[in-house]
Amino acid sequence: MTKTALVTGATSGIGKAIAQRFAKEGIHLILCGRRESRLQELKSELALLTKVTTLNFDVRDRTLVQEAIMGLPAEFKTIDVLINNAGNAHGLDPIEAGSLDDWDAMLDINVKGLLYVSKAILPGMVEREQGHIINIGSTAGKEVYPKGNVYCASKHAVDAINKGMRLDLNQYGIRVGAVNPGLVETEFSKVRFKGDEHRAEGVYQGFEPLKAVDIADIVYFVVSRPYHVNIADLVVMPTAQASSTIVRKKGA
Ligand code: NDP
Ligand code: 8X3
Repeated sequence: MTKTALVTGATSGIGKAIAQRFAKEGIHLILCGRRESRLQELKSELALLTKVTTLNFDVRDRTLVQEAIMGLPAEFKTIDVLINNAGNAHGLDPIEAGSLDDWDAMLDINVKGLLYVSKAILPGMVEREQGHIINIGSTAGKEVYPKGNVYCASKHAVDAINKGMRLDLNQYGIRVGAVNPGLVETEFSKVRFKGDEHRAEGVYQGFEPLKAVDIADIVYFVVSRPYHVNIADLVVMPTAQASSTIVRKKGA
């Protein structure tokens, strides 16, 4: 049976790579993000491989999230797989110097946004007693690193929500799991450092980071297991990384 997947944060990085991987497998796609031109560009690319539609919303806007998902065309209304991926870090500051706007952004997007999207999609999964939710967490949801404070808190919240969803949705036969990457080279650090490309590039220098496609391959593996198999919680790091703070860098 052909599946339909909704991917948040499909305009860049991990979400885009997941969409591209799923398209190769013929999974129908609902691509979500705020940058409309990128959504349309990706739609044109992937429509050659599978059925694609797009939804443009900011995950922080609960009304827009609900309206967008409720307004999906009939052929995309049955969502089998939800990839809760949209999110970013904003800033890297010691707690006493953190920006309130950065804190709001991380908690509103990474935590509340994930909840708003899930809330809109869950009723259909509950009714059908079928569905698969994959939450993109992070190693930052498993440990806390210096200056990571609120970003780590947001990803610890994703870890807790992942566990809570699995407990509560067990009675409906819905699969819930998290994929928690370490350092992946995407636009993540560019966003964290507010467009400072030089600083962002520095994060991934001296070692081989994960690529978005590495995570996409894993996510496809997770969704393509037989239905009785649920990969509940998976952590993946570059070989050079042992923890959030221990990374084997050349010349270091
Ligand atoms: P990118 O910056 O490349 O992608 C982030 C995506 O999230 C974009 O598509 C962006 O789309 C979307 N997004 C951000 N804010 C919003 C918003 N308010 N509303 C809707 N969509 C939004 O980063 P990554 O691909 O690396 O990040 C994806 C996920 O992976 C995040 O949850 C991140 O925390 C997690 N992660 C990343 C790691 C890394 O090292 N890169 C490691 C571990 C986890 P748009 O701007 O168009 O809305
Ligand atoms: C992204 C990984 O270590 O930059 O979640 O926080 S890290």
